[in-house]
Amino acid sequence: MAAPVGEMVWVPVLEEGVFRFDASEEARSAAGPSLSFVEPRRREEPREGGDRPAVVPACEVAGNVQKVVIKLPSGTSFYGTGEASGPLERTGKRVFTWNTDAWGFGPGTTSLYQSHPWVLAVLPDGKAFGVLADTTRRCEIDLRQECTIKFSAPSAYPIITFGPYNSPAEVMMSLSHAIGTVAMPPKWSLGYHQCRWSYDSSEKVLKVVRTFREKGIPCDVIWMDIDYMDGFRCFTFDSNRFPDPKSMADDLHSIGCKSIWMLDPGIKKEKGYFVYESGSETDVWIKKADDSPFIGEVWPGDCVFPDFTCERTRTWWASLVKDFVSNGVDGIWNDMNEPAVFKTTTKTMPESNIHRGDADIGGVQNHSYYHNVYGMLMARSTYEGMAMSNTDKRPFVLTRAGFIGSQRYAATWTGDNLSNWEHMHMSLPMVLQLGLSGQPLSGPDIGGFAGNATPKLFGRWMGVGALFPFSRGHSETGSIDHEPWSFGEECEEVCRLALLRRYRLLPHIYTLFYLSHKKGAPVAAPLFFADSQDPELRKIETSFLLGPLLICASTSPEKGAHECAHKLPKGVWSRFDFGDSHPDLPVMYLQGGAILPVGLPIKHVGEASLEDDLSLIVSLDENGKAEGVLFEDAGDGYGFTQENYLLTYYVAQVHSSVVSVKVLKTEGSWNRPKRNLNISILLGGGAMVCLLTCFLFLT
Ligand code: NBV
Repeated sequence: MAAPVGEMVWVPVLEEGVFRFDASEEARSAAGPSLSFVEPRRREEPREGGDRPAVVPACEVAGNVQKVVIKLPSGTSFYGTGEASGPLERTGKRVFTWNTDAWGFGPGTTSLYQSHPWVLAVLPDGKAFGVLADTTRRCEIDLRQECTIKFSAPSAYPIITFGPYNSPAEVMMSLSHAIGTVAMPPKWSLGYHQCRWSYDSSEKVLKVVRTFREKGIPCDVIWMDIDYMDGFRCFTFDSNRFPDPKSMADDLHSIGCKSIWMLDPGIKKEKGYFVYESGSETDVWIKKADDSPFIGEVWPGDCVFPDFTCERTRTWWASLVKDFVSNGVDGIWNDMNEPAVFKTTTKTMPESNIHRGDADIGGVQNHSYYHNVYGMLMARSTYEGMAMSNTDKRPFVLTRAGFIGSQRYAATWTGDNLSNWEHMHMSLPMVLQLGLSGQPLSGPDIGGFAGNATPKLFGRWMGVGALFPFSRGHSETGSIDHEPWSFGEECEEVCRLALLRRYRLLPHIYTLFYLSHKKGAPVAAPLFFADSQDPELRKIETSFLLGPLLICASTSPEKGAHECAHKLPKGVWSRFDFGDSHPDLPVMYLQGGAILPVGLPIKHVGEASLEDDLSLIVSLDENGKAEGVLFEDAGDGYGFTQENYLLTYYVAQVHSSVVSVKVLKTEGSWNRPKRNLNISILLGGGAMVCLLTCFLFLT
């Protein structure tokens, strides 16, 4: 029997402008605990406040299914819906949140590896509004009808609305007060990462990294895919091909390179294998309805799967991770954690499997309840193990599966894409969409995972990929080599230029991550963030903003970025480059009113020193003013939470044809390093003046 469509009951929660809606008072008590909220109790506690919701969703309960409808004014544009392929603007699209191993996905695939039951709506007047359907279950997000958001999922679940606020950035910041912000990444993880399925011996790994160094192409990290393991057994190393991982890691560290190693959830069911034995003793496996451990096939053959919904299991896994890290491991890659299971039509385990979840996250439930959070809980446990192994280092975890809130534990990538122009194009809206869903640290497999890139495609993808928040090249086993030098000299030079550009921009990118970690704004944002009132910006997906830095790419094989007409938001936008302009690199503009901090073209993060020359690129606004910010700290560890950092706000101003640049204010206890400071003033039309004599008042 369907209950009549009615307005949902509401309470104010969290902060001004945020409301929780439920189908009824009974539905409110029946809803499971939040797994998205960083502090789940804050979803349960009504706050004081006289504000009332501007939009009240309507709801209908039909059998076990709760359907929610939110109508917004004509001219509203939709974003979010998490990791989604297809266009940036989501009107006309439908997504089903159901974490899926989606090898070779296309623009119409409706379920990818992660679940974000979340929609960001930009209203006709440029204000913005966010809606979270706070359910872990499979949820249909239907945006096929213009200006209408529909959610549909089994059992009672709350809807949380954010705003309307004045801008989309404010909605994202408010969302972060609910779901948390990105964990502060170690600075090295913002360098370039080179991956391959698989660099399958220590010699090969070292050879690849040495080639980067010999060729002067920047790189900070090399990745070990599944073949480093002994017969795909997690927490083991193949004794022939990786006989001494610690000494390989030492060799890598000596040339400034970190290593990241894969850990999958499928644990080989094999007597005598220490992980299987200790897991069985600790009783950590997901069970079938008949109470026996579920067995599914993955890489090692028959496998059991840790039940990460129990703290007992997470602690067991974390201590394995802690021991594993002592082999010189710098970061961990969680793959296949949807979880993916071979030889099944559903690509995953039966929904009837049983998780013995802790009471505070929902208690004992079948797999359909926890499926979408399995990957996030695995990443959490991996993160906790890394944190235990060294309290002076920031853990780095990359997870394929995730849920809204998983940025607290892990970065992500957009999964098994294809080496073609359509996927290269799609990688831009996918990264932006993840940012608009609370996950700022993401990137695609640059060059494409499956199939063979061409020199043109590879170079072009590297050109833009070097400017994504997470920048990693990766490719499937059996494909041709996909290193920056694998496609001939011309492409190699494009890759070198692209990556040197990223490394020059690292002071700025690192500052953006600090601000994102503190405040919750995306690192890479769509162009409409510069002016959410301009409807013409709302569908643009080949340009994006890194703060005030505008990146305009071309995803068309025939045209370089410099040949495309790029729509600019209103105001002053000054074009510039580092003397590195190339048809395969994006065109860059700096917003009038901004100061961009730029470092040296180093080859890995460890090469930089605080005393290195720093450049400030200044783009004055119509009133001859500009401001910028730079965050500096040790690049790793938690000193920055104890004031051990320097946050500098610079301002520039023209007075009778003289530009003065000064420090407006600073935060943190660090002293200003003694270093050369170069100031460049952008004059428009691509011209730049490097000022040797300018007035500096740097306190
Ligand atoms: O571990 C092998 C691959 C990995 O390279 C890729 O990045 C993951 O998305 N993995 C999937 C399993 C095999 C997929 C065909």
